[in-house]
Amino acid sequence: MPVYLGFDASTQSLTAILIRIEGARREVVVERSFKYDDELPRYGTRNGVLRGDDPLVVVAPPLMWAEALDRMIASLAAAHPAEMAQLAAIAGSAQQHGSVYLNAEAAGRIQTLDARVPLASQLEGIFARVTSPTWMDSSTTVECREIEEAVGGAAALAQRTGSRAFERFTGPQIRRFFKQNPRGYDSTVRIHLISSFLATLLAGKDGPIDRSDGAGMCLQDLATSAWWPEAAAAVAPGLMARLPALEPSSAIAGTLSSYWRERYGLPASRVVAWSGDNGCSLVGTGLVREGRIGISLGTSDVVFGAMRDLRVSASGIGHVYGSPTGDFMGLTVFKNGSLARERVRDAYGLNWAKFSAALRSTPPGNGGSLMLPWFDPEITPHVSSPGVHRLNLAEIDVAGNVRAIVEAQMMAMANHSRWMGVKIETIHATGGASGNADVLQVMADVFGATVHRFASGHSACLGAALRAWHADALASGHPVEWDEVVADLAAPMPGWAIAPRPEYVAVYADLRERYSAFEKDHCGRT
Ligand code: XUL
Repeated sequence: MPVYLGFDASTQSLTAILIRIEGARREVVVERSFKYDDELPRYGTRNGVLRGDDPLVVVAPPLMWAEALDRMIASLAAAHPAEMAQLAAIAGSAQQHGSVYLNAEAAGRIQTLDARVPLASQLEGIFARVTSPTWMDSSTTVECREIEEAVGGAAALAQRTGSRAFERFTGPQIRRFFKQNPRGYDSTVRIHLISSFLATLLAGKDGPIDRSDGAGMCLQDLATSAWWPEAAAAVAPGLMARLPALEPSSAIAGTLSSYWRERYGLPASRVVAWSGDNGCSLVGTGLVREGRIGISLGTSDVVFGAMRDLRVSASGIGHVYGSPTGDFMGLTVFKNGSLARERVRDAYGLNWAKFSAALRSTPPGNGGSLMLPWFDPEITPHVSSPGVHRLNLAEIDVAGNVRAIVEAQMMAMANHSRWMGVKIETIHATGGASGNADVLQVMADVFGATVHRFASGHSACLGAALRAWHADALASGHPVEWDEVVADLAAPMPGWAIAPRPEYVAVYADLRERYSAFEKDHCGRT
C-alpha cells in the first residue's frame, strides 16, 4: 500500500500530509504543521519573515526552511515509522517567487551530506546570500521597469511570460541583487526557487524548477516552457548558466538521498519536482478543469482557476502560470490577506469568535462604510505606500471595521478577477480563513456564488501529496488521470455549502462599483 508525502513550505509554516492510496480507497493518514516562529525561534522571524527599516524589503533565511524540513521529517519518521517505511514518493509546495542563491560549495555539500550530523549545520556557508527575498518583498519597482523596457514593454513581457514585471517576481529580485551586490552575484553559481531548493535537498542533487512555479519569475516562455534568453539577459549577465533546468511538474528530481535514508530509516522514495503553492492548491481543491474558481484565504489571498488556453490579463493586473496538470492557470494575488485580518482583530483586542460575532452583528453592505485595507504595500491594485483608508467609518467602530475589512477583501477579489473571463457560479474556498463560515457568507454574497470548502484548509499541501502520487504512477508506467487523482481527497465537503442571498448580492453589486471608485481615488495605478 503506497504512501505519498506532500509538504507545503508556506510563508509562515511548514505542513506535511501523508496519504495512503489503496485501489479506490484513499485516505489522509497524517497531517502535521508548525510555525517557523515557534519551532525555530533562533532565526528571529515574525510571521515567517524578517523586516528591516525599509518597509518594502521582506526576506527570510533559507537555512530556516532547510532546518524546518529536517525537523518535520525527523518527527514524521519518529511518530509514524510504519507509514514512512512505505513511502513511494514525495512532492512539495512552497511560497512562490522567493529565491535561494547558492555558491560554488553548495553542490558538493548537498551531494555528500553526513547522516550523523543535522542538516542545517552542514549547510552553513553554502549561500551566496544568507537571506532570500520572499513574495512579500516589493522593493524592485525600478528593476521591474528596466526589465520591461529591455524586452519591449510590459505587454510584450506579459504576452511571453504570462505576467508583466511585479516587484516580488524572481527576475526583478535577481536584478536588484546583481545591482546592489555584484560580488555576491558573481559568487552565485545556482539560483533556485524555494520549491526547487527544497527538492534539491531531498534528492541530494540539483533539482529542476517546474513550469508552474517557473512562471512566477518573468523568465519563462510560457508557451514553450523554456527559459526565455532575452528576459534572462535583461535581468543580469550570465543568468542562464545560473538557472536550473525547467521541467514539467511531474518530473522526478531524483531519489531520496542517503542523508534521509540513513538518518531516518526511510526507503529510496522518488522525489518529485516541487511546485508553487498556488499550483498545488489548484490540485488540492480539485480544480483540474476550467470552469470553477478557487479562493485561497492565506497569508496572501488568491483567486485562481484552471485555464485551458493561454489568455493573458490585458490590464496587466493578473498572472498566468503553468498548471501542474500541464494546462495553464489564471491568478490574481492580494498581499493584504490573513495578516491584515489579524491586524484588525488585534487592534480591537478580539479573538476569531468575537471577530465572527462582529460580522454577524453588522448588515451586509455595512451601511455604505468602506475600508481600503493596505496595511502592507498591495499587489492588486498596485500600492507601494501602505495605508489604511476609511470612508464613512470611524476607527473606533469595532464591528464596522471588522465587516469593512472582510467586505473590502472580497470586493477587491471580485472586481480584479474579472479579467479571468470566468462566470463565477461556484467557488472552492481554502486556506486558514476558509474555516470561518461568516467570512465565507460575505464571499458568497459579494461574488453571488455558492461557496464550498474542504475538510482541511491545507489544500496546497494536499495537492503536493496528490502530485506525488500522480508523478509516481506516471513514472511507474501506470498513469492515473487527473480527474481520478482529485476525485475523492480533493472533493469539497459533501453536504456543506454556503449559498448567496439574492437581496445582499444586489447590495454588493452597487457597493462594488463604489469600492472601485474609492480604490481609484487612493492609488495611481489600478
Ligand atoms: C503568488 C504569490 C503568493 C505566494 C504566497 O503569485 O505571490 O500567493 O505564492 O504563498
